[in-house]
Amino acid sequence: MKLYFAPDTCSLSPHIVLRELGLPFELVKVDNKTKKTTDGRDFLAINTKGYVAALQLDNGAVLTEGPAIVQYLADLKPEAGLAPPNGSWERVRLQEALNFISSEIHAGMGPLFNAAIPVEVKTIFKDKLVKRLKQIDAALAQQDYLLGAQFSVADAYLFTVLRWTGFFSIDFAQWPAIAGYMERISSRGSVKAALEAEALV
Ligand SMILES: N[C@@H](CCC(=O)N[C@@H](CS)C(=O)NCC(=O)O)C(=O)O
Repeated sequence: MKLYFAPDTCSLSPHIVLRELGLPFELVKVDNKTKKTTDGRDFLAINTKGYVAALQLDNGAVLTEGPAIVQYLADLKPEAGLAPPNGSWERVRLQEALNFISSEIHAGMGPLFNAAIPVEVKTIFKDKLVKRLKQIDAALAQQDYLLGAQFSVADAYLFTVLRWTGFFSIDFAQWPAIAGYMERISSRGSVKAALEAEALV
């Protein structure tokens, strides 16, 4: 398998999951500006959407969309327990969490990165994000991980997007449960290895 990634973007989530699972994979870096891979290929020919993450299977098929990729990976090694079994109530809870992260946090932060959006408009998006962070903090005050007592693919994704809040001067000191969660996830071997491989440490 090949994981097409760009450092410190949402592709860090499947990257962590690949390392958690101990699956063999190759990392291929993408320049999101030029849409070229570091080995000189046209990334748009691999993923017409032009964004990371993209997972290329050994049969050539390309899977995109982070929440789908991490679930596909977790199901390759169900015994690792990174996703509850398909068809179970707990799996639906995982999908609920992945969708929340994707639409409320990941997409919610998009406008904050956009230089063309005026500061007053950004404030509206930032306020909404802060509301969501408070909700996450309240949930994590009750349990160590997003789904309960065990790390899941939702935590790889949440950790990945929460890292970006630093770009917008959002300090987790005001949300101790999130601060503790970030430390807990950062201390995992898979996470350390993924950050190092992406040259983020
Ligand atoms: N819906 C996609 C969004 C992926 C996405 O936003 N990727 C960003 C990095 S976090 C990217 O590569 N942006 C470059 C671009 O859109 O040109 C997913 O959840 O996987």
